[in-house]
Amino acid sequence: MREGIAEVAAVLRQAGSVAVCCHLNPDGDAVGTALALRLALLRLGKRAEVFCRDKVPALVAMLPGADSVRAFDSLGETERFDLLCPVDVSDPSRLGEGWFARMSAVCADSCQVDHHETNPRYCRVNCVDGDAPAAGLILRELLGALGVPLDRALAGCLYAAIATDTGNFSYGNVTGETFRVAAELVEAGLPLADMNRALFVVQPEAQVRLTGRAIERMRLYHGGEVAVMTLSGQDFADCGALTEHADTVVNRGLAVRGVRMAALLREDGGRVKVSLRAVKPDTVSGIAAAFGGGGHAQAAGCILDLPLAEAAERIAQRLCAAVDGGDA
Ligand SMILES: [Mn+2]
Repeated sequence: MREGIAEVAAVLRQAGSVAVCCHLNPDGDAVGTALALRLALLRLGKRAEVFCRDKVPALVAMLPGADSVRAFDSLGETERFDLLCPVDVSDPSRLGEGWFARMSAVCADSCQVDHHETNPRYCRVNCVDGDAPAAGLILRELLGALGVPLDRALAGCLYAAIATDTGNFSYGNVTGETFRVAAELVEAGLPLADMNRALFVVQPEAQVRLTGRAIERMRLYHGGEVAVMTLSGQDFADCGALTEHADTVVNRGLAVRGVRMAALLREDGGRVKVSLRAVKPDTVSGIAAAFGGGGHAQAAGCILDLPLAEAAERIAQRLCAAVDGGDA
């Protein structure tokens, strides 16, 4: 059993009410894991609410309970919980400015489930496994410890979590456990083909057009080993796209043969959000950290307070240097 599973299960079992929290701009793993935990807690007869600063993305809006996710600012004056439980939240700041402190003040205790190695173990009870390809995989083990059997609804949530964070079971972090859990989910009634079409095929028109923009703007550096794409606020407006529509666009950079590292820079509220990807054995987490960000070895991100073109130059230089001589 993973370190911390039994301890997290124990505090969850004791709690009568739990505030499950997702990171801002939540992805499939965050929402799927949070909703699976919510279902499990409801099944155990507890009060469970999922909170997130931002809206659930359309990608996972079909999951059971997605419409019950609350904004933090819906928190009532006198609302209290026995337990705060962030899932897939690498750092308290990832809940959104000030929200970890605010939620901690209304929750008697705290525990978390996460899979980012950089996680500073900010809760009282922590289950953090940096080797787990998705928080959803840790949650599946936690359900076992809680004695909650899988069913179709739980399987859908966990599949969305695991399949999205593993690039549909394609990344190097996928293990035998990943497939064993996937097999359990299929056996529990998961509608596999429908889920895969919803998660990996269908996109809003705006997202398809935004991807086209980014590809058009792609510049290659360092003899074609580094790809940098930019999306301006105008690009988003032209395509009618939202920030979440750019989430997987960075991977298009790695689609170019010969590219070892890719970056997508997008204007977002006066700042530039940078997504970085690398092909193993290259890493980008050190570059993200050098700019005050973080993430995984081959998938990381940071935010720059620079004009878009200048930010792109800085990132391109850094990636070229990394291709020459290693990360950071
Ligand atoms: Mn995750």
